[in-house]
Amino acid sequence: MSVLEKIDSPADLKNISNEELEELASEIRAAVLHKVSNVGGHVGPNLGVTELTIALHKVFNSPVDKFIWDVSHQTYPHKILTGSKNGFTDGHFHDITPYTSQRESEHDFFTVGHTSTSIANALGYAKPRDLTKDKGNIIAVIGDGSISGGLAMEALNNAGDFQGNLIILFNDNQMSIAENHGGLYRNLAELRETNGQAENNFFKTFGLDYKYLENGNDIESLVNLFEEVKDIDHPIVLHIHTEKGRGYQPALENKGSFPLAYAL
Ligand SMILES: Cc1ncc(C[n+]2csc(CCOP(=O)(O)OP(=O)(O)O)c2C)c(N)n1
Repeated sequence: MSVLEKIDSPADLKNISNEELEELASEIRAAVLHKVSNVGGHVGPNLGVTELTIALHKVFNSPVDKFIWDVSHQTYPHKILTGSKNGFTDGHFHDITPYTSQRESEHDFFTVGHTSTSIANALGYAKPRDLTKDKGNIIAVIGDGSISGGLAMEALNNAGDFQGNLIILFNDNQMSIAENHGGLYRNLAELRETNGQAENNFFKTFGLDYKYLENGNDIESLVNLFEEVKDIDHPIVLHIHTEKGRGYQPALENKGSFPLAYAL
């Protein structure tokens, strides 16, 4: 029996050993590649967040803890772990949409394809949670290509004033659809080069707490980081360095050509 066969919802991940989680990452990548090579879809972004998604679902308790994905074209691993894995098998590819969808899953909170929305949307869940004294971590997942959008800037500004739990998972794979351009990206490079220690830190200028993880494709490091910040009482940015296209050589060699694959 494969590890994936044992997982119908995130709760099933709780009893899976670390070794099996590595195996699960390979199985998820195989499922993503199987689907996109048959009917097209997003490739590199999904391969890059496979470990990150497994670790999120291992540590947090979705849907009480809420993952708010930016763009949401990087949610195939999330969909596989949250009840839609059948949509990656022959004959069922079109049973599901390629983005998050509240109609498809209780683990999804928005139907979204626009970039730069997730931090604002996450604040829209975090504020009423606190007003109604409800529980749960709110986690925005946003990429480096999307962080420079105006809406993301506005939301970072608001987050800097927010008093409660908010985790901004900044997935830095050093690529937008194509390469990134603009002054912000010099500071992000400086942060990567100094293991997050550079004095000049874009996120801290908003008053946000900050942690850096260099190997964002290592499940154990991700699990440890998420356990450290689970139930945190203030906003924090987790700057996580991942590899777009991880595990599939053509996507690694041609990052710009593999945001999408087209149906054969
Ligand atoms: C408002 C808006 N502008 C542009 C796009 C086109 N677009 C789709 S994804 C993306 C950026 C993707 O980069 P990143 O956020 O780093 O995610 P990755 O694909 O690298 O995981 C862009 C600009 C969009 N979807 N919405």
